[in-house]
Amino acid sequence: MHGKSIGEHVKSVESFIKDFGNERIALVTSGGTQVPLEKNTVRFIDNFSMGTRGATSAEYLLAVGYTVIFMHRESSLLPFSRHFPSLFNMLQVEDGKAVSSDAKLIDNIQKATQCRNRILFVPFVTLSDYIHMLEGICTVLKPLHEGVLVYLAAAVSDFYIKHDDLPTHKMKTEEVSLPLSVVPKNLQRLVENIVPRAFVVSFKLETDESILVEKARKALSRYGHQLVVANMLHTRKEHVVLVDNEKEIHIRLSDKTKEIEEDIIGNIKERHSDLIANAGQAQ
Ligand code: PAZ
Repeated sequence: MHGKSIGEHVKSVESFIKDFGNERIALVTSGGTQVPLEKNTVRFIDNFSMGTRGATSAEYLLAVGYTVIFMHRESSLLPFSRHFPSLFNMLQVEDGKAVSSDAKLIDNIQKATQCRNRILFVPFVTLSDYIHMLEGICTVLKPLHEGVLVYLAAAVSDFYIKHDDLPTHKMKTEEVSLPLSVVPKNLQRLVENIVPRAFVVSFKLETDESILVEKARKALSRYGHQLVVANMLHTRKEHVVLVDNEKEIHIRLSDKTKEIEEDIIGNIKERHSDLIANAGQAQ
């Protein structure tokens, strides 16, 4: 991993939450994972995710009062700056300073500045970084019990090549071999042992609508968490299904000037409030 090690990132989460009281905290995962094809990596397997869902959701979580740990794929989209893919073209030079009078840009810079102390950015690149970092951060969050929302929007690879099966050097075209193994599912361990009192939301992406809800239900019974947000690749910005143990709720975007994440977060915040209230009554 470039820059900080996973241990250092986890330590930064520890100091970020050090003086935490009763605030709600959301751990958001976002973006795709890279799966190396060589030990000295030249090539890798990746996926389509740019982190729009994660970055957008983080903005709405901040807006409804959460503190956010934003665990994101390096160079994927970030809250607030995501609205400006070509920032360079929006600036002019006046008196030796780069300036802009774009109202949307100003608004987003102000929002980002106001939230600065309530969001921590934690970058990852590879599948292995992702797995270890998620476990490390959840371990640090464990003592916050029901105050924690785990929101797993990242598109995590289902396949990888075991370290022992990786060629050391750049794979030669005449020796191409991809001995893929299935990534062991760690969500059950996370839910049962690491953050058993948190509200955990996983995401399920499919391209065949006929299996979407069934797959979400399977995930719920396999991992024992609270909610799956199920979505289809091509309609994910307009339609999601929130699947819990009892029912399914469809969220459809009717107003194209809005973003579906606003409704997703509104709904999840209520469910999280119920979990916190029920835990309070049980004590
Ligand atoms: O990053 P993005 O906004 O382009 O896509 C979001 C998403 C489809 C990756 C997310 O909504 C999701 O479904 N994540 C889980 C994918 C899965 O592992 O099934």
